[in-house]
Amino acid sequence: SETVRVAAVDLGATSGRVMSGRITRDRVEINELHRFPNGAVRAGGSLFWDVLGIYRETLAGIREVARTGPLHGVGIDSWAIDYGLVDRDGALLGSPYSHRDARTDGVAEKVVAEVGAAELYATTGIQQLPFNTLYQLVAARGSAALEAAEAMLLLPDLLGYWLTGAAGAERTNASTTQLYDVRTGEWATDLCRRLGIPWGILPPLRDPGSVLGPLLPEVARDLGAAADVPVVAVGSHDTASAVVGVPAEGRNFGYLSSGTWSLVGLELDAPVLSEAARLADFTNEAGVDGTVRFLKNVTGLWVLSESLRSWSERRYQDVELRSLIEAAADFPPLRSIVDINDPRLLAPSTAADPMPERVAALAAEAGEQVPHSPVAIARCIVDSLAVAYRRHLRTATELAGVSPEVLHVVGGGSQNEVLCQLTADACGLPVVAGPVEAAALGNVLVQGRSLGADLPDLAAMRDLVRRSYDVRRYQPREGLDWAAAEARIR
Ligand code: ADP
Ligand code: LRH
Repeated sequence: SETVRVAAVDLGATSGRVMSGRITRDRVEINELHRFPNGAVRAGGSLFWDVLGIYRETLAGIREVARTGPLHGVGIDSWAIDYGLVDRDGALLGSPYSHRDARTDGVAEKVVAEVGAAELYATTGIQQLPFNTLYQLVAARGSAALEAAEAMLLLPDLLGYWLTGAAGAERTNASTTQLYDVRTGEWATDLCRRLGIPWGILPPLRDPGSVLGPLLPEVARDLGAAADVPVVAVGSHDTASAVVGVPAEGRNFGYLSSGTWSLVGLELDAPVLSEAARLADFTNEAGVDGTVRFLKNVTGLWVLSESLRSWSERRYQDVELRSLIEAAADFPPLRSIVDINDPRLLAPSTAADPMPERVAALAAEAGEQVPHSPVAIARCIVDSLAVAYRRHLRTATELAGVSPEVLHVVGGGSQNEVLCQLTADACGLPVVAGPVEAAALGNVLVQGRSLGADLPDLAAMRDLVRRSYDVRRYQPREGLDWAAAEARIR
């Protein structure tokens, strides 16, 4: 059958990338044509995303895809939860806040006191991250921007709006907001009413795979693209697209989407809304094709990348990711274990409150050996991540009543060989690492299906990934007492 060639925009918290993606009868392949750094900007005491800069780079990337061959579609996925507000003229009301901004401090506790944790979970099935969109909107109550807002658009939907003029909310990403009713698949308007959130700003929901519309004529001209190129709503939550792109055989697998955040969990057919799941604080996010992503957020390689940023700002000339990882591999294991999900690790590193010192302080507080050197800190981070994956994957399997036989690791962190091996060891499962750009692949595959490729279900998509990409396998090793290591964190 004919080749489909699309632009896949995958926006991560630390970098954005634009790929050309090609689907033929027996292969899917992506080619990275544009990559740019991303990060929140502190201005006027708050933490924002430079969304216009992100849009400019997105356009530059799509233009490059259009310049180098046919362009049949465009799809955008990004990190979840964050949004822009637009007014009745369609104008953006200020820069979108980063979920790491401090304005939501203490808000979740107030909402829980008002609504009750059990009811919140029964409706939304979402874990209590302090910065969920729900809490961001509660923090914004009474603000001029919220009062003037006509629509709340999650970031991929905002960029899609600029490309096509069509406003909406793609379902996989909408489900992460804690404003979405996981039982009915509609916005949780009653919850919004009770909390004084203007629910009229929640735009119509759209399914992954649906078409937003063609590029606006002036956008198409600017991109050097044909006027009728459709923008496709993919799994616009990057994690949803990453799970599509996992090269799994069958359904009996766990996944770890390892980037700035680590998302560890299972793909299920229905949400798990039990009291035990709520107490374990597991999330039920909507996946592509009606699946449920039952998972846990782990603070992830953010802790390492912010430590690196801190060291480089303080001019430790010798600290570079690759060599640090290699040195950490030879460093004595399991010396210091910290609770990597401690909320004190969420905010960006600053000169006054540097990330490495926060890690050391957590170790001291827990009575662990205190890591000082960059290599000791890095080892503490990878050991602590592996312990967290072990705990949460086991909890997920207990809560869902399944037992995966393999753990698929995708995302930038799948290139971290030490961490992949420790993950296999800690979880006692074979790890299959790669592809690195699973989110972009998932994006391409869902677009491809909408544009006519013969990909009836997720199994067919994953089959294509498996046939097109090499993976690396890690067998679990014996020798370290991971159960004892896990018992050292609360
Ligand atoms: P995001 O999409 O959230 O921006 P990525 O999936 O790009 O994140 O993953 C970024 C992380 O991947 C980095 O913080 C780093 O720890 C890890 N990483 C990237 N490249 C490599 C590499 N070559 N070796 C080991 N780890 C890597
Ligand atoms: C990963 C991710 C994750 C969300 C977080 C805000 O990039 O989308 O799934 O919880 O960003």
